[in-house]
Amino acid sequence: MKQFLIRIFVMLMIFSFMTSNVIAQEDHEETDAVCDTPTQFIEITGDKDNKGALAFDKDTLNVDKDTCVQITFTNMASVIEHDFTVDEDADNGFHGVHVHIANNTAGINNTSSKTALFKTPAVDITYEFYCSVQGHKGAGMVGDLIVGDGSKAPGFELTLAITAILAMIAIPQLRKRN
Ligand SMILES: [Cu+2]
Repeated sequence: MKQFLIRIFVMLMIFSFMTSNVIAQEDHEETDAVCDTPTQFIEITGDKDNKGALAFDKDTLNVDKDTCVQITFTNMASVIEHDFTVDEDADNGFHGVHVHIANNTAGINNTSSKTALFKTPAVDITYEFYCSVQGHKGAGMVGDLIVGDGSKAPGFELTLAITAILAMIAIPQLRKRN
């Protein structure tokens, strides 16, 4: 009997823990107010067709450097919460972006959008944007936020230049042989 009661207690504990995690977050956006006059506007949608797809409608977003950008994030899903998240990059003075649309306000066959402003860093860089709802990033809700030329590998242009020089030397040599 005692063991039975312990089992019931443990099951209740697990159940209350699970339900506490299931409660949806309210719509919110967390971006430090680092700019207030947007000059660039981008839009992205989560679960575009409201079919439960864990996907954004875009794989890449392009923004200029050192610019105030307004992002409009739309969650078409009637029952699934989504967000648009870019992590902070303190090294380049970028504060990150987080726009969350809870499922409970989307409504069936309705849409729900939210905008946020953010200042892009002053460097060419590529950040990952993703949905931070558990499991969504792993399922494919991820993409590239390309700032400026987005240069990921600083050595790329140098490699290209060296290859071009080598080709200019090598091609005439090969021609002589023929
Ligand atoms: Cu999501």
